[in-house]
Amino acid sequence: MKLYYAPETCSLSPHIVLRELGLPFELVQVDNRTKRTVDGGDFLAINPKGAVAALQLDDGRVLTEGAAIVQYLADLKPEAGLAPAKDSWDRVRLQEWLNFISSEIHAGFSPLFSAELAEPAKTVLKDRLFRRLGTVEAALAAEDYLLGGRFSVADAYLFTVLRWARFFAIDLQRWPAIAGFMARIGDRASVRAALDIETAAKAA
Ligand SMILES: N[C@@H](CCC(=O)N[C@@H](CS)C(=O)NCC(=O)O)C(=O)O
Repeated sequence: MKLYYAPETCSLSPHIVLRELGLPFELVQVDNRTKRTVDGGDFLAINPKGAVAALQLDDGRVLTEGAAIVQYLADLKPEAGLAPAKDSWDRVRLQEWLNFISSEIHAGFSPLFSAELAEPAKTVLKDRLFRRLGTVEAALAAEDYLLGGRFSVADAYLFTVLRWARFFAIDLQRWPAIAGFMARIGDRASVRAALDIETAAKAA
């Protein structure tokens, strides 16, 4: 399998999941501005949407959309317990979180990266995002992980998008349970390994 990724982006989530599962994979770095891979390939030929993450299977099929990719990966090794069993109620809960992270938090941060958007608009968007973080804070005040007592792919995705807070001077200490969650997830071996590799790739 090949994971097309770019450092500091949402592709960190499937990168973490691949390491949690101990599956063999190759990382292919993408320059999101030029849409070329580091070895000069055309990323748009892999994913015409032009966005990471993209997962290419050994038979050539390509899967995009982070929430779909992490579920696909978790189901390759169900015994690792990164996603509840298919068709279970807990699986629907996982999908509920993945969708919330994608549409409310990931998509809540995305416009803040825009240089064209005026500051007052960003303030409105941040207020909305903070309300969503209130929902997450309430969940994590009750349990260590989004699905309760066990790490899942939703935690990898949440950790990934919340790391962007530092780009916008959003201090996560304002939400103590979220701050504790970030420390807990950031301490996992898979996360430290993924971040070390992505940091080195960014600096190169
Ligand atoms: N809906 C996609 C969004 C992916 C996405 O936003 N990717 C960003 C990085 S976090 C990207 O590659 N953006 C480059 C672009 O849109 O040109 C998903 O959830 O996977």
